[in-house]
Amino acid sequence: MEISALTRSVVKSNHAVIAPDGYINSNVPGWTNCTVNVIINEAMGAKLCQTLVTAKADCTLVGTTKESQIFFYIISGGAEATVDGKTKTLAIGQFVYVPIGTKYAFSDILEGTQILTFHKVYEHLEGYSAPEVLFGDAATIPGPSYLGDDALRLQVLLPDELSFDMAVNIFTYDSGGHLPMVETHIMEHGLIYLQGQGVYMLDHQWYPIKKGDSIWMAPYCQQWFTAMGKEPAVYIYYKNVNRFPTVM
Ligand code: UGY
Ligand code: MN
Repeated sequence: MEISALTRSVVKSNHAVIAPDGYINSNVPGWTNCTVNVIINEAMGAKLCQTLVTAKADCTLVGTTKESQIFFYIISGGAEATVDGKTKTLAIGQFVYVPIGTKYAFSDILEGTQILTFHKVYEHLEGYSAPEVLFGDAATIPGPSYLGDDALRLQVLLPDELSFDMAVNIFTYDSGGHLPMVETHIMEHGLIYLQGQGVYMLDHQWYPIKKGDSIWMAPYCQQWFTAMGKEPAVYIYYKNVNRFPTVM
């Protein structure tokens, strides 16, 4: 018998593991006929927001970004996206980056479609304009080996340019592959597993993780992962980048 008092989810001051079993839906103005799970946001202590939208029949997502840019990624299903007057049909693995102050509308969303969003308040950089709308497809983005280890592949979905203050990457680990060291860094992460399973170490605590789980890592939350099981483990993650590290 399953015991409903058990979960793998944890929420700590410098990290969280959110498994789908604890989801409670939110209503987001402009996002209709869907369930929205706000997985990470500032109420946790984070400086990003990560949501998962699951479409019902006749779902539409309509809005205008303000100070926050939004990255939309199709995890499953498909939709039509119109951003700043440009329309594209998005299938699994395709995405659109919506800059600040920009109108967006998703329509013709197949029932059951899952859309991941990452939101970040944009930090202007003197001498650079804010990025423009960007449509992309993970399937066309190369995945070179990470730090010389062929068991790890890293795809960088957004341009490596100073105008961007956020990165979104897809990290693929063959079974048995692992991060080459315990990372200790200022950048924050939000992520969701697209495939597979493994064990994550966060702040010296060990968590079994699988497809559908999300993780928040605050700055300096120590992190390490190894993949296990019969297929590669894959997660898509957010990282803040390219800005001056201190107000001092
Ligand atoms: O980009 C990163 O910091 C990445 N290697 N971190 C991670 O996957 N936890
Ligand atoms: Mn990291």
